[in-house]
Amino acid sequence: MKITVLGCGAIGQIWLSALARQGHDVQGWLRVPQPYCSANVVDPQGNVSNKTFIANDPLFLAESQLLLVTLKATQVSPAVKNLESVLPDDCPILLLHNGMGTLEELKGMTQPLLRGITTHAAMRDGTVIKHVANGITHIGPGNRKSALYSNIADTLHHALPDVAWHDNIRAACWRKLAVNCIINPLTVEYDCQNGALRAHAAQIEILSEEISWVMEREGQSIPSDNLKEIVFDVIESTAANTSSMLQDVRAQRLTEIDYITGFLLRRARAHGLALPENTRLFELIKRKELHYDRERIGAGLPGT
Ligand code: KPL
Repeated sequence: MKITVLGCGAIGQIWLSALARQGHDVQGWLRVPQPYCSANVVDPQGNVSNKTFIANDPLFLAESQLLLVTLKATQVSPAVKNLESVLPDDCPILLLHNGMGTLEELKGMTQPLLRGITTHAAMRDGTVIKHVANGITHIGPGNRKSALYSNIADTLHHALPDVAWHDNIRAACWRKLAVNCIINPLTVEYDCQNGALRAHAAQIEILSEEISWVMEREGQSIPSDNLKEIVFDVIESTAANTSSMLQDVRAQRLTEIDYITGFLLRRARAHGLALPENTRLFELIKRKELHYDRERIGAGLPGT
């Protein structure tokens, strides 16, 4: 299959090398155009794979049978809209990112949209991508045109298992959103790895309760105790992780807060609900982002 991977960060590089290993014809697509991109990945067993791929080839893009988008939520819409006119009309676009709200931004797209979330854990270490832990990628239809593309789950599963198809992917997205609304900003507040959140059970309980109110109104009902259990399971299974949001804050990059807690608060507002603790965390992260520049100047770091 001919596949373009848009976004060549940690998750993008893992997919590029896994798909190429499976015999697919792949190219990378970088927001700052380059003729080549490399995937330098150490898998969870310690095996190293270092490959170079062609990148930003419009002819390849025009023949692609899948566009796999591994950008952060904040970058997805402008980057995807930019490729719309070159991509074949029937080329499915799979959005793989934390948070929600991009499907709404891409509502008018010609191509079929698929939505996915993944629990594969990967991080950049210098020029190397460490695929820290295998996980599951859940995918499903993101618009009406994409319901017939469940075969893509099979193709992707053979390259980087596990991949599961869900007719109702929104339910899986909401559960992942709930986990990210709790773990990501709290790790920033306490500047800690995920495991250290075990000490903040009371705060997690309040956040779970607020989120469960919104999920109920959204038709995704889940008792707040179950939500809390899911969050504690993730805290245990990712105890040694530095959350993506804390990595962003430490590197003074824009976080995905607008698509995580921001999306939750927008839905809460639509239902007339107030979520004080989630609002406080949202504002805390926004304040951190606002102060990046000053900290950069203070630390003598170059601007973005
Ligand atoms: O998805 C994550 C993230 O860091 O963004 C969690 C589940 C919190 C794991 O670190």
